[in-house]
Amino acid sequence: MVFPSGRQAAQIAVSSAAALLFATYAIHSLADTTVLHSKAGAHAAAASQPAATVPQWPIERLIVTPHPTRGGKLSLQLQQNDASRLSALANAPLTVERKLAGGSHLLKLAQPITVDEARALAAQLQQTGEVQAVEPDLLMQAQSVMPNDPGYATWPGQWHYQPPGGINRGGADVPAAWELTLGSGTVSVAVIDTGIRPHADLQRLLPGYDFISSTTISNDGNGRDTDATDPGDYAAVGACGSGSPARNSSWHGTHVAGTIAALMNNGLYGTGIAPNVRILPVRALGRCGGYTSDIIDGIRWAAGIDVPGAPRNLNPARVINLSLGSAGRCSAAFQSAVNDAMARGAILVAAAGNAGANSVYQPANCSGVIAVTAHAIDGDNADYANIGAETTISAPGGGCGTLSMTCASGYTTDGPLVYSLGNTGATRPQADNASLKSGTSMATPHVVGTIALMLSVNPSLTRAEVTSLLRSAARPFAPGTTCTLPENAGLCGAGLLDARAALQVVAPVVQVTAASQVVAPSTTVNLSGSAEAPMGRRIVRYQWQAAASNLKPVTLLNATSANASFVAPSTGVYAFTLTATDDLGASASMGATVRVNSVPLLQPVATQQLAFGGTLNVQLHATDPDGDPLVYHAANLPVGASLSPTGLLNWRSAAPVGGQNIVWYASDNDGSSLPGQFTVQVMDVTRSSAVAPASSSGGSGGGGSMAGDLMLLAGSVLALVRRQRGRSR
Ligand SMILES: [Ca+2]
Ligand SMILES: [Ca+2]
Ligand SMILES: [Ca+2]
Ligand SMILES: [Ca+2]
Repeated sequence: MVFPSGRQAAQIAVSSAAALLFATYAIHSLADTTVLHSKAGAHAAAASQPAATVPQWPIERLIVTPHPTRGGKLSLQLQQNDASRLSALANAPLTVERKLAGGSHLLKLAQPITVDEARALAAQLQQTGEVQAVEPDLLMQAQSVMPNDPGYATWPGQWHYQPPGGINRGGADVPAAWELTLGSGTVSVAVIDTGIRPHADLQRLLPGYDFISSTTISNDGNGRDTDATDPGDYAAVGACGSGSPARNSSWHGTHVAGTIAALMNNGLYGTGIAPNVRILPVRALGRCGGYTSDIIDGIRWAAGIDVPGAPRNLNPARVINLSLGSAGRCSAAFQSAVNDAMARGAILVAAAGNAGANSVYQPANCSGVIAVTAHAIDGDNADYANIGAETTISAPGGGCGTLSMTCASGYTTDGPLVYSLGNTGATRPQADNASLKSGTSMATPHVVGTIALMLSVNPSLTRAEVTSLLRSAARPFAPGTTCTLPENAGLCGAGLLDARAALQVVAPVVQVTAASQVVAPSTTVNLSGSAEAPMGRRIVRYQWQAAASNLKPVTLLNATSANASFVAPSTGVYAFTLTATDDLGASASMGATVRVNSVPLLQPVATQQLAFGGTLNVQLHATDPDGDPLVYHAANLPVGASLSPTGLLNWRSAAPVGGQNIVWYASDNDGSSLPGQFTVQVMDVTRSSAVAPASSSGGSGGGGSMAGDLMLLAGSVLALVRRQRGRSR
């Protein structure tokens, strides 16, 4: 690589003892460390967020699947005359909008109706036996994970997690991965670094260890101990070798750990990539850096290998973050420790280094280690980032692109940095904060967090499989950036980290056909789903499982197939999960809920009589077997009459003289009762003669009079639906 002048200035001074290893952050990452907001401010921002509301969209279409085997009824290729027939059956005008792939048709309603009404209409058409399936064309919402953490979204926020788009070509594409997993609490991720600050946004910590032997470096007053808390790594001028500059404390380990596992949706700071995994803090870097001897003990201990003098690590790490390094080939001591840790199943991920050089630092260049270079927001390799043949992948590290000079175009001094956790203390620790840093140190935990998500979905993945999947899921470097220059071929790794794609090749994708159903008691309920295995693999197992929290146990038939069934109990909401597992042992799940609902029952109402011009008050009564709240409504009311939602029918100044049929319903959450009807007789008191009453019947339905039908013609589509539904039973 050819560097513009001054680019190498990003390298930290490493003039002192070669045995010292330095955290690989660019000098400007320290200078750019910025206090973003206090904890109190973060709380206030979260508390002021309004609650989300979900609008109910009207239903304009039905998806209808003709019955393939019942000859003589609707044709497979649904024609307009079939639509007319369905219209007649539904008592609602339906027109064919278009044919859908898979044999279904989209039928348009003459006017929009509510979801409940559409479900009632669908049920009515289903009952005719003319169609195989019919359902409302519901408006689905993207079930994307949108963390409420204030530092996440406010531009530039955690741009380094976002999907690529616009000027952000470098984001790690994490949110879609969160739809599959936020990480498993059983995955232990070691951060071998400066230790960790207790931080409100970093809670899932495992018992760690402080491996720093030298009291000069440790800055905590002693040698090795069981407290991996970071006391600060500040240094005075000359403290780290002749002429070394003064340094403030970096809180480097806290920043790295925050990228992996800062808490999500707690209204504080940002979020980690794998917020539900656990961090194993291993302290090996302090003032001036850290010795190889301490770091390799930390690597072995993190992997579960006993280290003399330290308690056994009961939570061996599956992934080890090494945001540290120094120039030179991988030493024998490092390779030996790496080999031992890999033999225990650990996956080691290390920073390539910040010298802006064509050589990968150790331990990133050790055999078997995933070596991470860094890119800026525009996807160009960062000016400070090392590249070389050992590089595995590139991840967002912030700062300036080498060729693109992101910082020169649109940013006054620098491209946006990586947002994570920190501390306000310049030397000794003070208060929690968020901070911005750049470096291959910041890129590395993006890869580690992604691997933690992959292992959460499939704990049996090996290091070789993880490496291969990460590489195959990487996005290609954009043309015109550093890594597509011919002279850099093979030096930047497989491409840009893409967590979404990495998780997609790890986990099967499970679909449940009806994620929420409403059924009647004692009916056979079908739970059906399907799953697609990642490329080259196959689904070997399906499992339907009822939630332990269900009101009562149900017996699932064919629970180990994609399509199970059970008989609905009398009432309640029942949750189920379909889990599909592929031949690599990766599994994914999707839930379904079934609500058992009984329709409301109406109490018959006797014929009512009143004088012309008089006032009628009738309280209608209905009960719901499962106790749902009821709303009363009527399909036809005489002019001047009203029916309250609680069932009080009021008619003042009743007119004209004669018999009026009133058709009424009670609705619970999921549908309406069968129609009830009664007659109101308005008497002409001056003539003292009554018109003969029309038929009067209650909750079990029954035929309506001609007068009732005429009134229904003037009613809404809904009224037609309800009317017809009552008749068809
Ligand atoms: Ca100590
Ligand atoms: Ca300590
Ligand atoms: Ca948070
Ligand atoms: Ca009910």
